[in-house]
Amino acid sequence: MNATSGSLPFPSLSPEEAAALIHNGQTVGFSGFTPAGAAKAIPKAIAARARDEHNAGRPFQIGVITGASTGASLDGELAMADAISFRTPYQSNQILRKRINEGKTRFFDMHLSGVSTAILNGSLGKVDYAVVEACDITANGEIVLTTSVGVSPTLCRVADKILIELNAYHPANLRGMHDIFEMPLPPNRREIPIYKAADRAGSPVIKVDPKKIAGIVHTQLPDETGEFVPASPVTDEIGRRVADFFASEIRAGRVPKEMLPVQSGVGNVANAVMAAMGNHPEIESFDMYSEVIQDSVIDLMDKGKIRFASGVSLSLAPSTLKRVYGDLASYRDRLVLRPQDVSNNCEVVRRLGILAVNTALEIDLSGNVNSTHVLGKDIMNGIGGSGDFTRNGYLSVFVAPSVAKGGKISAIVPLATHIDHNEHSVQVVVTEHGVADMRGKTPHERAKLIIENCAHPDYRPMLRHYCNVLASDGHAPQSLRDAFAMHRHFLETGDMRGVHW
Ligand code: 0RQ
Repeated sequence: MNATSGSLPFPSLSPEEAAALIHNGQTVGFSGFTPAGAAKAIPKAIAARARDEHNAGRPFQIGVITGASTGASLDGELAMADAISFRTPYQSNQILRKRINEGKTRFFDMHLSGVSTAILNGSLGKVDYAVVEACDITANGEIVLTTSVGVSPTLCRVADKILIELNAYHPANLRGMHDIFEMPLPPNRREIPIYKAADRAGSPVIKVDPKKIAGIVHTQLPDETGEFVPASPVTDEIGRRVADFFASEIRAGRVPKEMLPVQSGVGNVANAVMAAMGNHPEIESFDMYSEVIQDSVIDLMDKGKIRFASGVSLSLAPSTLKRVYGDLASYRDRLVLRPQDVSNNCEVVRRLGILAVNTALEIDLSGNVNSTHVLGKDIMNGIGGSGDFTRNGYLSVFVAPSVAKGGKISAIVPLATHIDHNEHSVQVVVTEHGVADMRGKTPHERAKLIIENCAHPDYRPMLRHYCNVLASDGHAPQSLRDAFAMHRHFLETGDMRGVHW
């Protein structure tokens, strides 16, 4: 018996009734990895409840754990209502980001591959409720997720109680799209039997004790993903250079002609990189072994360029998701959604030999990358899975436009103000101006490559001066006195250009 064919032995609740079960100080784990598959109705009702409680002079905040970022109804509503006591592991909501940077909401950033283990071993504290979006559920406790997996299997395993948002927007025959492979804690952990992107190691459903299901909220709500933003000349150029670089690796025999699986980050640069790889005549076809499956992946599948895509979420514009649902039987054979501790697992990433492409905010002359903190201080989104793939990838590439804020900020700086990915993991840097392949290069050689190939021409003279005059001695280009002069100049004048060393 499933949700579409008959009544279920679980209470049917309104969002408000579900929210009323959750108490101040509890920790709630929500489904969601990007807005895809994120809980919507219940977090919105929890936010309304928090506002009511605050208006009545009572405290109301919950700890919030998710797979990664979520949608406006979750992070946005809860942040606006001041209903979050702590949040982990990754967010991209403007309101929440502001509160975090103002010191009003506690946030700690984690590698996405490590979240399930931290939940399981209890280091994030007790999880009281799991709130999970599903497209189907059976009376014996089989949950079919919607457009993402994230950490939902682990949340369902450890939470005292589970609330389901049964979302009729998604077809129940999504069953078969997910591969739920759960890992116990060490020392009982074994190898993950995934040898190619298309391998399946687990179950199509999350199996839970039906007694843990506290109720079902029926919804019919689309994912709160935006429509696709068209590529710009800068992102197109970055994409073209990344694709050319991989083609040159194939020519050199370092990457096989049938290609290695590709991981690509989120956002417009990532979309442009995928599109350029799809158009490259020397790259015949390839698999994706990634986290976020964006629109460009579906476009390339339709063209036969992408053979198979493994990810954690289908983060598609509503029109693209409709296309997938229109021919689900065919796409289900070419797509799989996994828990993030499997998709991002170092064992699998190393075994498959992933070509990892992620985005930087700033890159320093040694090749260290900052993906998360503006001026070393304010969080943008979080490290996400970029560290998992960068550290273990067969080839680790970072992309960024050479400048931000109309040229006032250089992405290439003497020393990054925060380091997420260090010089030992970052192999290749690509901007719209060129490629710095740093493999086999000393720190000073790397610095020269990054300046001459990747920095914006406006910034090359000052970076050369730093490198050749101020930081020319020692093994690495480092001058403690001058390393942050460009950043200090930006803070003083609003522009990094014209720095006086
Ligand atoms: O801000 O729009 O206000 O101008 O940062 O920059 O160039 O639009 O790039 O959207 O691809 O995001 C690193 C944040 C890039 C993202 C980051 C400003 C810039 C703009 C965004 P405005 P762009 P994107 C797997 C992979 C970490 C996680 C990750 C990210 C805004 O890619 O979060 O890789 N990555 N996950 O103007 C100040 C600088 C700046 C700067 C750019 N140096 N200083 N502001 N900006 N450089 C997916 C998951 O893990 C889920």
